[in-house]
Amino acid sequence: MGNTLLDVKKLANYINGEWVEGTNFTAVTNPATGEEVVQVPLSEESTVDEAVKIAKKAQKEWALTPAPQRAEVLYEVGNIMKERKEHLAQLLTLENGKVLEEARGEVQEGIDMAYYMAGEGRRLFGQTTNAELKDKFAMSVRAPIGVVGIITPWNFPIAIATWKSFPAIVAGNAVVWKPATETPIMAYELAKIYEDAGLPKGIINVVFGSGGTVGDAMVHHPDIRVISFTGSNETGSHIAAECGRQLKKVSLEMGGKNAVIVMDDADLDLAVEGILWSAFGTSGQRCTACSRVIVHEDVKEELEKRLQTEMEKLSIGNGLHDGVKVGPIINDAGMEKIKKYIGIGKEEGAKLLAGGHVLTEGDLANGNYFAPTLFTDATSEMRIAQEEIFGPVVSLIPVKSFEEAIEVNNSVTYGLSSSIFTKDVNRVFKAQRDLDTGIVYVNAGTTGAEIHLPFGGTKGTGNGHRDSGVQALDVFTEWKAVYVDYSGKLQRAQIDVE
Ligand code: UN1
Repeated sequence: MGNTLLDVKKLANYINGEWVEGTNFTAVTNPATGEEVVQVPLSEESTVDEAVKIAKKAQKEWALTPAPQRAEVLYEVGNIMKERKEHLAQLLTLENGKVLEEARGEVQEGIDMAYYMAGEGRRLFGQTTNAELKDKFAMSVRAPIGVVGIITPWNFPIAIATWKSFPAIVAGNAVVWKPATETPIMAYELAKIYEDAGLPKGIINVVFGSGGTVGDAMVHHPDIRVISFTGSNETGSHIAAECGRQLKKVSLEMGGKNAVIVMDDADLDLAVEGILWSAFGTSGQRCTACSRVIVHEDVKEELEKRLQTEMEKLSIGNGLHDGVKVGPIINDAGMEKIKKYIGIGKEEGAKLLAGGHVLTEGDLANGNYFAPTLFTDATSEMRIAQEEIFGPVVSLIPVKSFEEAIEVNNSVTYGLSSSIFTKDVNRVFKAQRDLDTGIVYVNAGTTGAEIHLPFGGTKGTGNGHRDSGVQALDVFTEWKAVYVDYSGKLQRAQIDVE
């Protein structure tokens, strides 16, 4: 396969609308085959400095460009993404491994985001209110912040970049972006799309490299006023601590330990479909992936049986091949982590019903493939039921009641997504109220958030901010209170009130 889909062998940073060559490189490999796809630069701190300097200058004029005009660029970005959808999806599968159908879905998520955020160019609503004093006007407006830093993960390399860069840009900011080194091609392609759409030079700048060098340089840079990060809990806490010291605004999205609850009255066929899709789609490598099934004891055996039967039918392999439903794991570190948790689950006494091993038959030996895995008789205290595994591993936890199901769901330190399968309308409304997660699904799995709703979660998942939805604008704007006194005299608030 190689990189026939790609027009370069080595990627370059994108600064001030120019492709700036790097000096040190690392290889990006296709997780499905182990073949090298492209070389990506490992940049130095000085490249971040250069990008920030350019962005700072460019942002001043961009902020003065009327928002509806800024939005025109995003409409064009959406149009170009639509034209290139198939090409982008194939490249995405090549670098990330997700199956082509899901890659197409991810590109679509970016297209949706482009048109949605372009619409914000004609809204970006502020608020007017009444002043305390006569002949005085009061309003709150959104103001751009300046240069913003975005740090994006490998598991949704284009969608998450659109969730962050589109609202930042429509709101009048300039962006310095560090994409994950595992998946730089989507960043290269998106930078080209921005350029072809007519985004002025310097508004988006891509700096490839490691978190330890490029990421840290961004976090430390005094002219980067916001950091928006999606990735691991460990990196997120490090970023939060650094930003805290500098009083820098930071938005974090850091994964989950998402559960599907299956009640005794659930449509079991539907529940099985929902579990399979959200646990094994993307090989479980989504922040929203289902990795726990909290099942009512009366339907536990039946659910186990049906899950096992359906799991046997999942076809695993290269995501570019027809009919494949489960692709590879991103890299060796990902594989090691999954293997470690299989060992932990067994030691903890959970019962392994399916999978639990690496797949090496035939062509699979060249890539990173892990068999979809099902544990049962897990308890909420076990590490496999508490910690994020980021792979195709799901643990069944039996419960006796609806109340216990809610309690078990909420017993983890994460709070991204949850789901319940039930036909009881009272349980539906109680569940949406009591499930302590940022996203709740009823009669659907835990994945599949839509871009016009807020994306993020409670507790260890984040720090109160949201990606996508209109709420994303709160990350990339400051609220400014504006008072206009047209009385012609000095009116003192709180004092000259009759
Ligand atoms: C992620 O895994 O970080 O809701 C993003 C979903 C997708 C986005 C996942 N729309 O599963």
